[in-house]
Amino acid sequence: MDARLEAIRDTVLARNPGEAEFHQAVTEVFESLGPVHDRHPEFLEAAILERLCEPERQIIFRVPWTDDEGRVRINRGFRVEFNSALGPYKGGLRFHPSVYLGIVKFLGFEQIFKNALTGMPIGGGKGGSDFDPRGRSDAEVMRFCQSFMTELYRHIGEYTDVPAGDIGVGGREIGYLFGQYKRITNRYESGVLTGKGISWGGSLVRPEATGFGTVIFTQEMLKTRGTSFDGQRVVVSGSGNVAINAVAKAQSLGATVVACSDSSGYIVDPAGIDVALLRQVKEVDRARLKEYSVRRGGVSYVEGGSVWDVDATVALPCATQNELDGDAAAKLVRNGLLAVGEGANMPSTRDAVAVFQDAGVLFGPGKAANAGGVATSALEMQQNASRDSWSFEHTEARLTEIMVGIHHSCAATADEYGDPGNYVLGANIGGFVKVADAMLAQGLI
Ligand code: NDP
Ligand code: 2IT
Repeated sequence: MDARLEAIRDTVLARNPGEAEFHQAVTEVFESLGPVHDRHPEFLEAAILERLCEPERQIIFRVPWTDDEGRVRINRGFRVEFNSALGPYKGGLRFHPSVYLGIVKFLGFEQIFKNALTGMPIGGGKGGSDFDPRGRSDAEVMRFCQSFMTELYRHIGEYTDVPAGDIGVGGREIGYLFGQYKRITNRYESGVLTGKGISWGGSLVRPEATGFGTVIFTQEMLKTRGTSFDGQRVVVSGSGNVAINAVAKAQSLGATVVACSDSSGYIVDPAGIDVALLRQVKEVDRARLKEYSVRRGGVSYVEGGSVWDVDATVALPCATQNELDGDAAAKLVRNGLLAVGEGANMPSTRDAVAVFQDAGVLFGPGKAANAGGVATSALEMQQNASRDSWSFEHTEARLTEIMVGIHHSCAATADEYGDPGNYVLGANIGGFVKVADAMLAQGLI
């Protein structure tokens, strides 16, 4: 790392103790930014990096609720409003027991650059709670969401901060959150949340957008090697919103997706995953992935273990951070891997990224490859602002255009900085320069 940047990075780490994932995300971005500061000393003079690493506002709050037995439960809620240089804070809410400030800050930090890459007018933020929705009834989830919004509502708004979904937050949760916002404020402010239901302000394609976008980005990478998804053997991790839609899109382009996972284990379906059955099991029945193997013949279920043991030509990690380490990466490379598209945020450890890049594997980092979700959220905001709703075809065409554009700009930036094919460099520099220019223009705030 450039020595000037390393000193700033060390200060950031010391100022934010115990936040390992935030440290990791900051370090990875800083490793790319040396050459930009050679060209733009004004960014150093204006302390752009120091300001970028200090969120504009951080909100931490108590979320009390009662479970179905009438017992009082207390969780912690977060919203980190990281950077508003390009637009209102924008980013998802994550409900998972592992959530703490370091997770929310890593996600919020990544979101700044991701959102800049989309070319849409959105700043970066993230939030969530250590609430565990697993095994909770709809009524419990509703009471939790209502309590969460009873504090959050005063910090968000169409022009201020626009949350959406992430792990553990999907259409059901966004519905309860929106209802409570509307009730408290007496405003039908559609643009305050994205990922809404289609009949009440949501956008077609938003549910599919992250997984579809990841595959579209990966397809663009494959094209640079004269190939495509057609005939590829694909492994996807996770079996949630992003994973399911990545499976669907990859198979629609002619790939065979032979495996996917949840936090308990993975399935191997050599004939290619039956997407309709997977949706039924995960989205309708809210069952564990193991159930898929019970209902479909010819499928093996492996309890525990790593889905990355399954050989693939394309890997799409779509579960969570640091789910793919250096050893798993080395195994995938030995097994003939051609490309990785990160549907999740920071799923590959820094060791894994190094293994992929050293082996010449096409590697699309999350902040570029999974930007289709938030980009389509911005399209939802556009539709809300104009009180309009677009067709599936039109919205999907816009998503495709945005993903192809992100691929192009990452590739062009990597070329410009003398490291062709390095999408990590391209994404980090491309996103950073847009935000840094806007921060310079807006003065010391
Ligand atoms: P979901 O809650 O729909 O699904 C999450 C999936 O990942 C589940 O299969 C879950 O398994 C698995 N998972 C979660 N935590 C772990 C863990 N600690 N270890 C192993 N598996 C785990 O979330 P999404 O699909 O929305 O999100 C997946 C990833 O994509 C996240 O990294 C998210 O930040 C990222 N992302 C999401 C976007 C969106 O629009 N939703 C946009 C851009 C990125 P289990 O059920 O067993 O917990
Ligand atoms: O990580 C992400 O980009 C998301 N969870 C989606 C955020 C959004 O505002 O749609």
